[in-house]
Amino acid sequence: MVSPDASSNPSISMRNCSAPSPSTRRFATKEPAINELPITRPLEIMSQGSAPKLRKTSAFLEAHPFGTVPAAFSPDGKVGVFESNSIMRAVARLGASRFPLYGQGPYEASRVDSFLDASLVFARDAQIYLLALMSGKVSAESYARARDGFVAYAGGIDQALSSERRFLVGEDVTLADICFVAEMSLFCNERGSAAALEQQGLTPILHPELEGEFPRAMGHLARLRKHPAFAPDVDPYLAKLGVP
Ligand SMILES: N[C@@H](CCC(=O)N[C@@H](CS)C(=O)NCC(=O)O)C(=O)O
Repeated sequence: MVSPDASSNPSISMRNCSAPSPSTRRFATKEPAINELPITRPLEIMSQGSAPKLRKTSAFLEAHPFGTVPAAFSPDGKVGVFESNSIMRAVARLGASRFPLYGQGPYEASRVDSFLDASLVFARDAQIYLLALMSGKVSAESYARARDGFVAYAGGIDQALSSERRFLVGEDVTLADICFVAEMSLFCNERGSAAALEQQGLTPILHPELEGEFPRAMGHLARLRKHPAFAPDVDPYLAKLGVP
């Protein structure tokens, strides 16, 4: 799918731990950009007593050496693309003739990469924190790392938007905006754990004063959730989480 003739055969198949970024899909799936193509048994269900257990096959690990999901494949199943940001890049490259999601030219594309890399730094700590919240107990260290990561990320986004920019890179939506919305929306799952946090003497990282602390970053999320490219998926997702 990242081969030179990708545009003549723009497809990629996906396996996920959760739904792929809904916004990426909206930009790139009208043509056969992402199919649910069957890959030859990437995962097998093993029965261990009463609890079924997933086993990653050697074919899966050959394509995906880190064994993580989401996992994307070229149509023939031979090329594995891992890391959700890289999967987004593949989608953008495959659909480049339809919409320049990767920006205009090498400098904008590199600036998009800069935002994706910065997002991943935050995403790593955010994932550990959110999974800990789901398990009902978060360590002081995970909380502090997620809080500091959020402040650094939101601060950078706020700064990037300081000249009243409408989008993070260039004059229209790019992967940088999609990644920002996806990361922030995912982090809003913290809302469901406010009581548990308080029980541990911790205040939620997402608190009402953030709009004053990072007005442009929070405003960007509020605006993009209503943008026609995001609204059908992101707005109901955030509404379900109780984000006003
Ligand atoms: N930074 C990676 C994170 C991938 C990741 O940690 N995925 C988890 C599930 S959401 C995983 O594959 N864990 C190992 C497993 O499920 O076996 C990405 O964005 O793709």
